[in-house]
Amino acid sequence: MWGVATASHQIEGGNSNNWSQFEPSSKSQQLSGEACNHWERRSEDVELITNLGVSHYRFSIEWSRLVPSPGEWDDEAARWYSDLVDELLAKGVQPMVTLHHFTNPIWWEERGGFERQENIHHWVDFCTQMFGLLSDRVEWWCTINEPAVYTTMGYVLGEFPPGARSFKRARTVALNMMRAHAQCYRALKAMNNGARCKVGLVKNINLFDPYRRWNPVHWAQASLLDRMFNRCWIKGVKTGRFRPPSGLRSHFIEGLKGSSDFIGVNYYTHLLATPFMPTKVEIDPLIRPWEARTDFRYPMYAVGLRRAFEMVKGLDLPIIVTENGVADDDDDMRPEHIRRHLQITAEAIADGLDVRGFYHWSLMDNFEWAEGYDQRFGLYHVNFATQQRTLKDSGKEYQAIVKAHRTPQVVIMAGGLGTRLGKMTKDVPKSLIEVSGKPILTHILNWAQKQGCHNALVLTGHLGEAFEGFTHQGMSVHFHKEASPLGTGGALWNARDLLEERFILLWGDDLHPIEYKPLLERHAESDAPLTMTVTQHHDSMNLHHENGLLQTYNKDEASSQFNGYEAGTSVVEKSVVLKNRVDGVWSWEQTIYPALSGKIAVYLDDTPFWDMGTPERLALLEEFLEKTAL
Ligand code: IFM
Repeated sequence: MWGVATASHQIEGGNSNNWSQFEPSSKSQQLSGEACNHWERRSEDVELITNLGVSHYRFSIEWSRLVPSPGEWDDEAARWYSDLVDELLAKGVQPMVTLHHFTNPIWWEERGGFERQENIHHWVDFCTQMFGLLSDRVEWWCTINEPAVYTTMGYVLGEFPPGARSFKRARTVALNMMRAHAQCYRALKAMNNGARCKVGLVKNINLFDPYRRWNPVHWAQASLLDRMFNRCWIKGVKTGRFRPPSGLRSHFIEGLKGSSDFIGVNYYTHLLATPFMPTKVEIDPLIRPWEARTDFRYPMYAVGLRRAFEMVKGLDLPIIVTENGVADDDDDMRPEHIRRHLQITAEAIADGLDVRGFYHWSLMDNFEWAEGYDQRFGLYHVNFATQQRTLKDSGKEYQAIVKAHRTPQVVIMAGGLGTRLGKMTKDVPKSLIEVSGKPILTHILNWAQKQGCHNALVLTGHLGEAFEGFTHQGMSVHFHKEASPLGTGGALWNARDLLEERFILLWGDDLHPIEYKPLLERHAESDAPLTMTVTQHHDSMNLHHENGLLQTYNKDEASSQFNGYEAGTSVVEKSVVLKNRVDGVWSWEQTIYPALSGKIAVYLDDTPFWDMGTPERLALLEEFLEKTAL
């Protein structure tokens, strides 16, 4: 997942909650007020997200809007979030929802918020209502964002509402947040779509290191803070027993053990520990002499992200970087910050850590809690007087990296008719024939989506009308039609303006459930203009490959030299299409494969592919789909 993240109160504007109440007495005394006026500018902001090319967007739902007073439910607000989800999906962006991101309705805060265990069910009710409304379209759900930050800032450092400074109260809040997370997780998983959706906790990992490496007191302090801020929470999810920070004993929490399908990691920095650390955020933290301070005064420390991954690794869960970013007003540190943290993430993945995604914090400059508008974290600059958004250089950098690395577009050749399918169809494109209750095209798109693709271009030949009304949940699907049949090559040339620089070419009548990642890796390392998947297990052969390269291809005449069969999923550089500048009818396989023989990389994979050109083969595919949950 390549993503960007925001939170409701920081961008929406016009909220009335515990934070808006607290703001006049906060450190900066700045009011969130209109914030980014996102509530009024939703569609414009969805465009900003789309423009970055990201595949995922993490946002939070403002509980105080949905339940402004006890027992009330604001349908209009619910619809607003539902429409946001639809707008994102229509653009091929997958939503990730956070159910609690620091803010509470005033009525709930007045009843004691997380200080009272009997309040938890109100929040869980809200969560289940939202899940009921959105889980048919939203797969990724975060229960609570950064419970340790909420607890520490609100109840120890006094910088977040309610501005308390009490370890005792902090302990109670921490315990109840863990209970709330566990209850929420169990409630959502028991609902319709619960098994399919992924629900997880988002943990801010703040690393603590000894200020003087030779000083045992500093080591002890760092270790204590690490346990209080990080490890007790992670251990809680792992074991089901939670010892709240500064607590003397651990508590068993019903449903806590294993209560996450993924672990969200928010990572920003490390702090250097001495017994005399600043307890107020406005005092500069200690840093190493070679480190660069961010605007927030804590240092940029990218390798810490790897340490954060190692810390949560023991949970044996997929890891998602649900936030990483930097406060940097003049945007001169952010490009480097992005590069370093992505480098660390890439290395971790290469070393086998199960990191599934990276969400940059934040999409745009916004209301940074106690700091007000003074800390700018956005990829887009926001002029808060005019609400104008401008992509920063760092935003351009992220955009370029995402573009170069996200799973490419799939291009599906869907123009062929089912002429050999007998009475079933003569004028229906094969890709629209139903197998196991859905058009084969839907199965193909579902698989591509599972492999991380979010954009599909479907080349409908001259049969475009037949596809009218076809939609897909979660993929942005674009149909392209020809005036008259152009053949496979002609169709690609005809759609050249819609092709991404690199795309995955699929055949609309083949279901080929292979893993795209190793195929894309093979393509990247081969440096070939085209990488073709080849199976060596097929009843006939149509090509000869040697040393990883395609040497000969002939789909009409077999040869005893042949040792493979084109299985149907290729990675193609757009330049291949552009070089063969021929208008009219031509065949992709018969033109490009011979022209590039000796240069096409071969990726060997024997996963069966299911073509359904004849009634017999269609029946086999039906049987396969009945048996296999793709
Ligand atoms: O802005 C915050 C966000 O709300 C939670 N994580 C840290 C960010 C930057 O401080």
